[in-house]
Amino acid sequence: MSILQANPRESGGSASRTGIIERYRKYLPVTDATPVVSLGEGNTPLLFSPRLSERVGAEVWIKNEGVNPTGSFKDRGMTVAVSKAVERGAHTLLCASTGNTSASAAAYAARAGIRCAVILPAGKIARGKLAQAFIYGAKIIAIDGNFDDALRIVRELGEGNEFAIVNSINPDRIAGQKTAAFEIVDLLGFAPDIHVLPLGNAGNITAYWAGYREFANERSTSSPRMIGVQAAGAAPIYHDKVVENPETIATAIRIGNPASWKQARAAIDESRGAVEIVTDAEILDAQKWLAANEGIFVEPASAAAIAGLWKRMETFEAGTRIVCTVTGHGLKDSEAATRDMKEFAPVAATTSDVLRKIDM
Ligand code: AN7
Repeated sequence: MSILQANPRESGGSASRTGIIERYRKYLPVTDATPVVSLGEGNTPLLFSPRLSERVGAEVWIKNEGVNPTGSFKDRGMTVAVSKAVERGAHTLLCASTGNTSASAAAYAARAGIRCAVILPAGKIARGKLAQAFIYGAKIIAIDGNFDDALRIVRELGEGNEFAIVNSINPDRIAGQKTAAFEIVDLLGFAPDIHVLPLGNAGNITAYWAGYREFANERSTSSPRMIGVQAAGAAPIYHDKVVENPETIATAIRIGNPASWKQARAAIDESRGAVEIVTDAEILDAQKWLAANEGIFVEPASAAAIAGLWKRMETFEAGTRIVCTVTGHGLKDSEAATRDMKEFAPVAATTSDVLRKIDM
C-alpha cells in the first residue's frame, strides 16, 4: 500500500479516528478543494461526574477537551483554520498566545508542512505549552508585554499578506470550535440547561453559543444558559472594563482585553447566562478536588470553570443538567499543580520500610 492509501487525504490522514472536519463537514466552511489538516481532534469524552453532581445538587457532565491531540480545545479550531490557510496558499502561520493556541498552531503547521511563528508574553507561559511550541518547531518570539500586547502586534502584522493569522479573530477558528457543542447535543440527545466554561479571549464561548444555536434551529432543541468564568485578577467582562495588568495563576486566561468581548456579551445576554469570577485560591482548590474526586487533571484555567460552578450552585434547581467544559490538560502546567507538593524523603528500599511508610 502506498503512503497515500494508508493516509487517505479524505480522512485527514487519520485512519483510526477522524477529526471534526470529517465528522461535521456540512457545518464547516470547507469544500472538496480544502486539504484537510487533521490530527484526529474532537470526539472528546463527555463524562457524567457523580461526585461533582452530588456536591452542587445538579446533574453535571464534564466535557474533557484536555484529551485533544495537543491537550486543549484549540485543536478543533486549528484544524479548520490551518486547512483553510493551506487552501489559500499560506506558508506561515502567526498567532499571539497565552500558550495553548501556540502549541496547537505549531502542531498543525508541522502536520501541514508549513512554518509557524508564535508571539508570547515572556515568562508567563506554562512550561509544558512552551515545550510543545518548541518541539513542534515553531519560531518563538517572547515579548516584554502581556497577551493583549501580543495580539495587538499580530493584528498589525496581519494587515499584510505575509502571515495567516490563526487567533480566534479568524472566523475559521470559531467555526471549528463550535463542534464541541454539536458533540454534546449528539451525545446527550439534548442541550444542557446550563453550560459553564472558562472565559479568556472569549472565542470559545462565542463558538459554543454559535454551535448550540445552530443545532437548536436544526433539531428544535433548547439552548443552555452560558456561564463564563474569569479569574478575579483578569476579569474585564465581569467588570465591563479593560484590565491593564491582568494577573492570575491561570496563565491561559491572563487576558485584559478579550478580542471577542462583544460576542461573549451577546452569548451571555441572549442565553440569559452570567459571568462569574474566581480567585486563584479557588482555582487551585477546584483543580485538586477535580483530580482527586473525578480523576480528571486539568490546567488552572479549566479548573476556573469548576470553581465558578461551585460559586453558582445555590442558583441550580434539582435536576438541572449542566455541562462544564474543561479546556486544557493538567500536565501542561505541572508547576501550578505541584506548588504545594513537598519533597519526598526516600526510605530504605525494604518491603517493611515501604509498608510502614504507606500507613493508610
Ligand atoms: C486552557 O492560547 O487565549 O475564551 O492564546 O488555553 O476562547 O480565549 C487560551 C485560552 C480557556 C480561554 N482555557 O478560552 C491562548 C488562549 C484554556 C485556554 C481559555 C484558554 P477563550
